[in-house]
Amino acid sequence: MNRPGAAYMTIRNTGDEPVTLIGLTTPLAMMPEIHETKTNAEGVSSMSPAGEIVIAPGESIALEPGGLHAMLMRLQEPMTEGDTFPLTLLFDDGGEVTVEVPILGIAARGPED
Ligand SMILES: [Cu+2]
Repeated sequence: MNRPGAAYMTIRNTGDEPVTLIGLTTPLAMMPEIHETKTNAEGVSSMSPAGEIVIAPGESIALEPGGLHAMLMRLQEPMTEGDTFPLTLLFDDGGEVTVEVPILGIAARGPED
């Protein structure tokens, strides 16, 4: 099971303060990371770790194909399209939010990295 999975969701900050997303954890994968896919002027896509993501109060960020996504590396079990799995979002203030994420596809859409 060396193929990474990708997960997509929208994360909304419903609080009054900015929040900073610093990482992910899930029982499904040993190395979940937030990645960002970028397409250069030649139309070649690549992706890299997105680092910390600040979400302003009332704003949301979309993890979606072609942009930010949760890259699930070193899967512990197969991902089955249509299933869901728990994904915990880690914030810099120590806060955690666990969401159930639907599995939409098993392969990254960009080049493997
Ligand atoms: Cu990725």
